[in-house]
Amino acid sequence: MNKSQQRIEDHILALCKFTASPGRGVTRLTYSAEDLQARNYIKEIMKDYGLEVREDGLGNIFGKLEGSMADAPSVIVGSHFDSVPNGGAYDGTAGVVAGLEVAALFQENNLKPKYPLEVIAMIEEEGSRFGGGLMGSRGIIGTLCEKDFMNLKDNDGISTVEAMSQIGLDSSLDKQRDPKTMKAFLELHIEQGPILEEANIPIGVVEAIVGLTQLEVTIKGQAGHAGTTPMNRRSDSLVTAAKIIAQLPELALEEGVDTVITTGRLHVYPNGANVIPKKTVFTIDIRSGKEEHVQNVLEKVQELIQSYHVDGIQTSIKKQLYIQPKALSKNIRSLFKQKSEELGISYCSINSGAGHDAMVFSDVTDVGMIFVPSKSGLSHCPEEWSDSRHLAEGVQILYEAAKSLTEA
Ligand code: HGY
Ligand code: MN
Ligand code: MN
Ligand code: MN
Repeated sequence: MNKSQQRIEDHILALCKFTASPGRGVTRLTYSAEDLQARNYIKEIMKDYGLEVREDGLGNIFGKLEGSMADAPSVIVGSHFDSVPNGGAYDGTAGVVAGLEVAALFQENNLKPKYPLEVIAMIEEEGSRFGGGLMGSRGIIGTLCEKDFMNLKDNDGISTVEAMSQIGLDSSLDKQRDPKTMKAFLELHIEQGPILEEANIPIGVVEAIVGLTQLEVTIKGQAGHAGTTPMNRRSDSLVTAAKIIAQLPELALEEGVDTVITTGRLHVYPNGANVIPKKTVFTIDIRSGKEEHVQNVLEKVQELIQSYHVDGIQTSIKKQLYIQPKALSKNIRSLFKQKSEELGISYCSINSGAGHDAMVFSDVTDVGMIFVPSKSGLSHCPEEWSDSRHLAEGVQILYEAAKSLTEA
C-alpha cells in the first residue's frame, strides 16, 4: 500500500471513531460532541498539511494554501463531515479526506499554485439534526435564509445557535461567500449505489445529480385513552399518517422512470402505547432526474394530504428543501476524464441519485464530482464500505485536476 492510500485509510479510520453510536455505524450530528471531535481532528490535519485554517458563521471548515496570484479565486476540494443516524464511515468523510490528501500531495511535492487550493469540510449536508440538508453549502452560496437558519431547532428543541455555542462556534461570523472567490469546486464521493461495483470500474465521472424535494408533514388529531374511546369517536393522527404513507410508493411508480419517494423519519406524540396519538410528524423525500416528475409527484402528494384534512384531523406541510436536477460542468468532467486516461485509471460516466453539496455550488462556480464504488451498493448504514485503493485512485485524479486548475 502506498503512503497516500495509507494516509487515506488512517484518516477514515480515525474519523469514524467520532460517533454517538459506537458499534452501530457513524452517528455524527452537526454541532454535536462528535462533530467537535471530528472538527478538531480535521483542523489539526489541515495545519499539518500547511493549510491556513478558518471556520465560517455556520461552522464550515476551510483550509487554505495561498496562491502566488493575489486575490485569485480558489479551487475548493472537499465534502461534508456530518452523517445520517447510524450511517457509514465514508459518506461525506471520504470527500473530506480526499481533499486533505490532495493538500498532502501538494505539500509533499512542494507545489506552489498560482490559484489558491482550499480544502473544505461542511456541516449539515444530511439534514439529520435540523432537517432539509445541504445547509453548509447553501449557507456559503447564500441560498440559506439566515433568519430561517437561526430559528431551526432539533428534536430536543435545541436551536442551531445554541448548539453552535455549545461547541464554541461563533454564529455571528460571515456565512455567505462572494462567488468570485471560487474558481471551481471538486468533490469525491462514494457512489452509494451498485453500478460501479457491478461494472468493476473504479471511477465514475458524475454527469448530473437528481432534483429533490423534502417535506415535513404534520398530522394533528386528538389524544385520548386507548381503552375508553370508542372507535367511531377517534381522531387518530397516526392512523391517518399511515394511510397517507401507504399510498406514496404508488405515486412514484405511476410517474415511472427514475422517480423515487421515501418516508424516512416519523415521530408520534405523545408516543404512549395506551394513548391515541395526538400528533404525527413524518418526512417525504421525492427525487427524479427530471424536474417535472418531482413536480408531478409533489402535486399529487399535496392533494392526497389535503384530502385527509377532515373529521377533526388537521394536516400541514412544510417544504424543507427543493433543489432542481443539476448537470455538472462539462469542462471539469472532461478534465477528470483526461486525467483518468493519463493515469490509466478506467472510468465511466454516471448520474447521481443522491443529493450532494456539489449541486449547490454548481449555481455559482464550475463543479465536478467523481464517485468510487460502494460495496454491494450499500450506504446510509453501518455496512457502508469503499476500498481505499479506489479512494487513492480518485484522489490521484483530483490531485492532477487540482494541479491543472490552480496552475501549480
Ligand atoms: O440524501 C442524500 O442524497 C444525501 O445523502 N444527503
Ligand atoms: Mn448521505
Ligand atoms: Mn454525502
Ligand atoms: Mn450528499
